[in-house]
Amino acid sequence: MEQLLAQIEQLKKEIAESAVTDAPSLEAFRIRFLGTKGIVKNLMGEMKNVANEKKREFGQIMNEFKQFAESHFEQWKEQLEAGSAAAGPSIDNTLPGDNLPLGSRHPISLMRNHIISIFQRLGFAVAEGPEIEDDFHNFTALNLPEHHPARDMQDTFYIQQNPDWLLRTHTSNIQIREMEKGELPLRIICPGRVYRNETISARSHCFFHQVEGLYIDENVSFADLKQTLYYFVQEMYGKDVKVRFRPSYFPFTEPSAEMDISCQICGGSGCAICKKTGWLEILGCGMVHPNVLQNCGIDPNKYTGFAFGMGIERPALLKYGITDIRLFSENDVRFLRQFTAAT
Ligand code: 2U9
Repeated sequence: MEQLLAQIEQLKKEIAESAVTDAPSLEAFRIRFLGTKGIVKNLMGEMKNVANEKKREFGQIMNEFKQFAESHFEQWKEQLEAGSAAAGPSIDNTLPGDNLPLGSRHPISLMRNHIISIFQRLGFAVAEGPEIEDDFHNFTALNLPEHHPARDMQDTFYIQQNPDWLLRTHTSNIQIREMEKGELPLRIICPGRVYRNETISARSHCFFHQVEGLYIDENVSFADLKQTLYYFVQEMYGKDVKVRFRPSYFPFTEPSAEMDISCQICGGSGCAICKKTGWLEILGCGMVHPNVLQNCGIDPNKYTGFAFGMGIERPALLKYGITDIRLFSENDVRFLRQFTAAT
């Protein structure tokens, strides 16, 4: 009996000093002390070896010990349940995740990024500028003085008159602003939205998007222009593409040209898209006019440069087989959803 009491005291001490902080330890405690083959049951079994006059006392001590073990078990169980409730419901990591609605790039952005990436490989840096511009940076600096007839072709929207603030008609204002900084050589590609005061139809809109380019350094020649643009169209349309340059006129370049590529629809044999000519006009270009260099404080006797400009809408229409330019700006998700590329 004395030995049994000492053992029970020792076990009570062990229980009082233990800390059960997780479900597996709690279950281990239950099995060890309160299970069908546990310590409490075993000690109860010792009753038969206890002297008759001591049985009553031993029974009381065993009941106390059993309650002691059970109350600790209940207390730890409650603590664990409260802890897991505070941590929120348990998570099933094997369930499939929620579908997040992902957007896609706008076709104009896809086309713009593609064009930019090709010129970046040739060392052109991207430059940007304001859409609301003054008369000098949009017209005068580009050799388009007031009353010049070429201004009629680029009628725009005026925010304010005298002094004039207007929506830019091309991204050339960016090049003017970059040239004014006076850091040469300059090799930039200038994407952006531009505006024209035109009637809206399936083929034209009062705003569209351009990418223009400019390269100024000593000894830049028309041969550099041709080779750069030839590289561009080969990267864009494939190595088999043919090009031709037709003489043209722009006030800001001299000489000026327009570049055609062999029709990508019929391969050059003539179809409705190329109006049976076999050629598609894709960009305008030329050597920067000496007046433009001078207007930006660059010495035209020391530096020369070439420039080019292209619209983004037209090649995007062609690439994706779209027939109405207005779809680009309606923001109808049924249209936009069809362009899934991520770049
Ligand atoms: C500076 C000097 C020269 C940019 C150029 C064109 C020719 C051209 C049109 C293509 C289709 C505009 O979008 S479009 O309607 N652009 O034909 N653009 S040369 O010349 C510059 C630009 C900046 C300082």
